[in-house]
Amino acid sequence: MKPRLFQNRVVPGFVLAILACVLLSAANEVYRRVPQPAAGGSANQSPASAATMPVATSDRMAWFRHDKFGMFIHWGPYSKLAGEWQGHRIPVGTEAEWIMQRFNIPVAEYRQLAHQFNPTHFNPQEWVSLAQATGMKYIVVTAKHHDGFAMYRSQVSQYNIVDWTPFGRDPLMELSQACQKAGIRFCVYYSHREDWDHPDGYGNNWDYDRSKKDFDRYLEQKSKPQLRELLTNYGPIGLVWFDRGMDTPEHARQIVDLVHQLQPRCLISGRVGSYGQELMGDYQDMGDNGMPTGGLEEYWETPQTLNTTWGFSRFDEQWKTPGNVIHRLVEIVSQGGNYLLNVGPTGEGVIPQPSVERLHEIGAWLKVNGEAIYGTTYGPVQGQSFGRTTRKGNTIYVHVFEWPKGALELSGLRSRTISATLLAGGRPLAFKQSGDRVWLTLPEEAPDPSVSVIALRTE
Ligand code: H79
Repeated sequence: MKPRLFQNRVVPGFVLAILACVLLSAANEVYRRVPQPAAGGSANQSPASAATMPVATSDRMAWFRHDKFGMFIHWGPYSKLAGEWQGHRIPVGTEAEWIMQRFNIPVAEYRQLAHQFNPTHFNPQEWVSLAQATGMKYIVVTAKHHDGFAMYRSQVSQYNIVDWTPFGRDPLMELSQACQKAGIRFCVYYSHREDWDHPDGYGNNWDYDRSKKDFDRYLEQKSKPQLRELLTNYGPIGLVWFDRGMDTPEHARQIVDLVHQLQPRCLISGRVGSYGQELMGDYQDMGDNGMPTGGLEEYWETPQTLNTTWGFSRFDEQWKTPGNVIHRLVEIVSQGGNYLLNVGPTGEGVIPQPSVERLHEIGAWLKVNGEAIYGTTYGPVQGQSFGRTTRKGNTIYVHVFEWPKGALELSGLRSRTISATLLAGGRPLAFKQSGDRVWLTLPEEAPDPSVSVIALRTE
């Protein structure tokens, strides 16, 4: 049996506040699991015991747990529209990849627009190198978003980038090969329930009569056969990122079984479908842009945007700062989660320059501080105001957000400290310990303007 989700939770108040906003703003999302109230979580938790995880699962999850940081890529015909159709604009702060639904663009017309999708500047090596320079270890690219357009060569439907556009190339094939070369795990996003192009898929009730829909037909004619193609023709797939859940547990189970049958080691995102406490995927997804809600001992991931849209919009300039993204990364990893950070390439196939600049800065931080992120588990000391902690073996990493004057006091340590070192510059720090408290003597200035990390070797 799968472990129940989020039994041991530590939910600081501000996280609950953020969560409440997220829930209010997207109450219609079918995949959302309503969290249980915090049930007396303690501030210090023991590390997850491997014995509590089924062996097969923890083995398949090993890379996911280690890698922490992935690149999400939202790319499709909507990228060419860039947030505008016939003078109607997607408001900044909402999803540009939803443009077809937002303005009820007729299928026939959206199909014409898709005919013109021709991303001639697409360079798979460049994208993969960018992911690598950022310190991202896996890439999840939209194989089919809700608009129904396949971004790869599909025999199932002509409505795919190879057969439908002048571009004629298969970007997923090229990306999968570039990933393999670079040692980045290749993963796909597939919208398995929603399809605004297929008469029987979910979501399009402006062109198609909802009462005439035969959802089984969509599953059998498109969703499952396309998944079969993706899991057969593109080498090993790290995970399939499903979205928006499924109508019944039986249908979700069929999708899970299909993936396992074709690639037993392939992971499945939580949004394949979740029913009550039972999660059918391998890990839990927070809501879009959702921060953690506890669950230190569970596998979880949060997908997030770098501005406020997933698909490219030429109007959205609300970029997060690199410092903010680094804070988020630490926040997430210190609670045992993964961070899937999105880029939205343009209709020409170019990752926007503001994204590239930010990703490089994040990568520079990880070059110095990566050992405090990759392969770590959630921090042994939760709920500290100065920052966060992570752990690897006997090393505790203290990620300092607010650099205090002179000294830092850390409480809740369970073992004796042997040494303390700043990761930036490798300088040793003087310290004192008494019981579970440690006082670290700090230099005047934080070595890193965003997050400075101190490695504590303990017994
Ligand atoms: O792929 C990205 C989103 O398109 C997808 N998940 C991430 C990873 C997603 N699927 N569903 N949702 C997000 C919920 C979407 C809700 C909204 Fe809207 C879309 C809010 C604004 C646009 C629907 C249309 C509700 C209001 C208008």
